Amino acid sequence: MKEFDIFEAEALAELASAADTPALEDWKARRLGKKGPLSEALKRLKDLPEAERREAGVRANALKERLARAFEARSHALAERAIATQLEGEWLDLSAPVVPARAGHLHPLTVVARELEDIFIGMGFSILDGPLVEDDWHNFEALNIPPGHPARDMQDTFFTTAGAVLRTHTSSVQIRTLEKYPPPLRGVAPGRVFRCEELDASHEHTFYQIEGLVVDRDISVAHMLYFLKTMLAAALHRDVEVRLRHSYFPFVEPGFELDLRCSACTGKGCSVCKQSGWIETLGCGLVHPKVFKACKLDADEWSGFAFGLGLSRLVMNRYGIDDIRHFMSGDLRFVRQLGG
Ligand code: FA5
Repeated sequence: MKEFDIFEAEALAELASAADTPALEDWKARRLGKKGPLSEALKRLKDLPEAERREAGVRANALKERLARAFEARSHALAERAIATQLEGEWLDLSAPVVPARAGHLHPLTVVARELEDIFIGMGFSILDGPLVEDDWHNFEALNIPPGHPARDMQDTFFTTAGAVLRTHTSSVQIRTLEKYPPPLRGVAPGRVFRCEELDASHEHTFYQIEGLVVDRDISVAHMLYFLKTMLAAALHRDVEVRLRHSYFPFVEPGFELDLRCSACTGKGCSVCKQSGWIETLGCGLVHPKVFKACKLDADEWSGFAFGLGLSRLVMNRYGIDDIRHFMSGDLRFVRQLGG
């Protein structure tokens, strides 16, 4: 009987210090399990004399029941505590200040390029493409700029060691298009171009152009002007002030340069427009007969216009950006300012 008392005291003390489910299960197996001392004691009751057996049996069963109840109570208490701890951890402070998530957005060059593509698609144009690393034929020769021609110096060129050219303008796509698709055709080719230039607020070594090409019968400068004005007004979301100057490009005749009123200074003169109030925005003209011939097309049958727009400069004009070098600077403050 005394052993029962000691066993109970020890078992209860041990139960009180069991702090988790594995400890509880272990306690149950040792104290109440079939091979535990209590079960063994119950098995041995039959060996006791009749008078003692009854009392010992009653006490042992009562003890077993008390320990089972204590086990249930302890299990319950531990489960409650686990839930309380979990709830404590999951507590949400609805009054805490919110740190807003910063959503990404398209780069302004992508935004304007896509808008321009949509404008042209709406006017029946296809979107054209060509390689950034070009051969001499597509970047120069087929565009009526043969080797040794002084016009090669108009664009300072990066050459690869293998003699290939980093395209200096998207006009190379004109040749690839005329070689591949039979006219009549209308297409625009947005893309990156490279020039080994002195850098300043409006000159980068890597910038973006959009080339346009329309070939059909009886195309005139009037058609060209209509398309260019429609495009610029739609791209800049405002009425545009432009000026057209005669200019020389070997692959068009006649050739022009179109300037936009500078939006950084509204024409007063600043570093972007080199104090002139105008931004040189695109070159254009009627496709030169020699270009048609280089692409094995009949120059008497076909006529067309082409233009090469400085997309980076157009984006500057639209957003009032004062230095083209911001585009390649990798400065996130610049990109974020123009987002949304
Ligand atoms: C050309 O690249 C001709 N291929 C354009 C052309 C196409 C003329 C079809 C006729 C017919 P130009 O070198 O002027 O031309 O460049 C065209 C435009 O690119 C310029 O008006 C200007 O807006 C932009 N541009 C030229 N150089 C730079 C530069 N370093 N940085 C940023 N933009 C430039």
